[in-house]
Amino acid sequence: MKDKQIEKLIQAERMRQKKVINLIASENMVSKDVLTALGSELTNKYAEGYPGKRYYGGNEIIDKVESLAQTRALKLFGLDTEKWAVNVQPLSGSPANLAVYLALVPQGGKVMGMSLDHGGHLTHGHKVSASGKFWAQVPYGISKETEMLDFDAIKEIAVREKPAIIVAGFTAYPRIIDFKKFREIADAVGAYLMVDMSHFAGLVAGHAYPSPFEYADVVTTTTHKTLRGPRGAMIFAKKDTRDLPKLIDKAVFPGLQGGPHENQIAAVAVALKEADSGAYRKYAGQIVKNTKAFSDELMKLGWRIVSGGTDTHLILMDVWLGGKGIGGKEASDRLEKAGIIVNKNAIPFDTRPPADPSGIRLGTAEETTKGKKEKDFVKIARKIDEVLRMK
Ligand code: DSN
Repeated sequence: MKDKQIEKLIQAERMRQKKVINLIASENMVSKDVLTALGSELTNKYAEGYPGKRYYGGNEIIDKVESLAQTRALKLFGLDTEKWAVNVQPLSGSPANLAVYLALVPQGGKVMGMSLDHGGHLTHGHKVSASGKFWAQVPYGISKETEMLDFDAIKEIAVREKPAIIVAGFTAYPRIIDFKKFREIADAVGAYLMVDMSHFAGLVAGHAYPSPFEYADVVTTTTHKTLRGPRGAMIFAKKDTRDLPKLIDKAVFPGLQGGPHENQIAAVAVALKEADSGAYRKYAGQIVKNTKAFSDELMKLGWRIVSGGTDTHLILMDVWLGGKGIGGKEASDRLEKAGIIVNKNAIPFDTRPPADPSGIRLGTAEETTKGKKEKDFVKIARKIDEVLRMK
């Protein structure tokens, strides 16, 4: 590069990523091909509109790129093109979720989503996000006893509040979601069911987590977490009598965004092809095996794991232990000094503030990409234990 300052910073970040043990549950490490597509000349092109219907000329090749990404996305998740369509233009997860509400929920209407402090996402209606400013959040959560989704309570809330849309999905909930139960509740109150599979999309693609497509009207996902693509997002919409794909397309462009980032879309297409392979399915299975081994060892060492375990790529670990342990901020800082990167995270019913909560969130997707197996995660658990118990 001619710009030596930026070149040096990129190199330094590359080295940092290689050196550390990265347990951020929403991160991963992409292939060289994904980086090549992302850094290509496709970034030069404006392409407002959709394949075959663009506002600017010169989009013959861009149309092929975007159509290929769509075809690969539908194929990867085993979707019949007569029944499902996909929009690959959302710049990332938050705009993807906003586009769905813009398309399907009248302003001021109710979005029923998992509350942030029980493991949901800001864009599932939290008041500090646009999703909670233009729409009204009806929060649901988990049971205090089991620390798992409480479907009786969820149904009661839905019947009382009659939301326009129910959102199933998480950023810090380590368990399998029963999509069928969500469908039954949505049907009982006439709501759309949206599944935000951002965290577990790669596990669904790799057959290591149940697919939400049998039950959802709309499925959103980012492309850079377990799916191991570039930063980006997709919205899958069911082709039914309400013509959801058309409503979603209009909400993405011109409703919310301008020109799509076609270099990013090409990189998504590359990642989707990579995920459609036996090697990737093995990877997804290994993620879940690694997380279970990791969680079991941490529990053996005396730590409390929220919900008593995990079915996914993530663990929510109580490090505060009601005052017997240490705060989440100190835990995260100490681990970073020891070369282990995690994020501090609230645990359900947390009594401590978000800036220094009782927990940390641990994910295994990136270290599994680097080739780690169960025995390696047992070692990482022991190292975490040692660092957190240091006086
Ligand atoms: N920042 C992502 C996560 O860590 O889960 C969600 O947006």
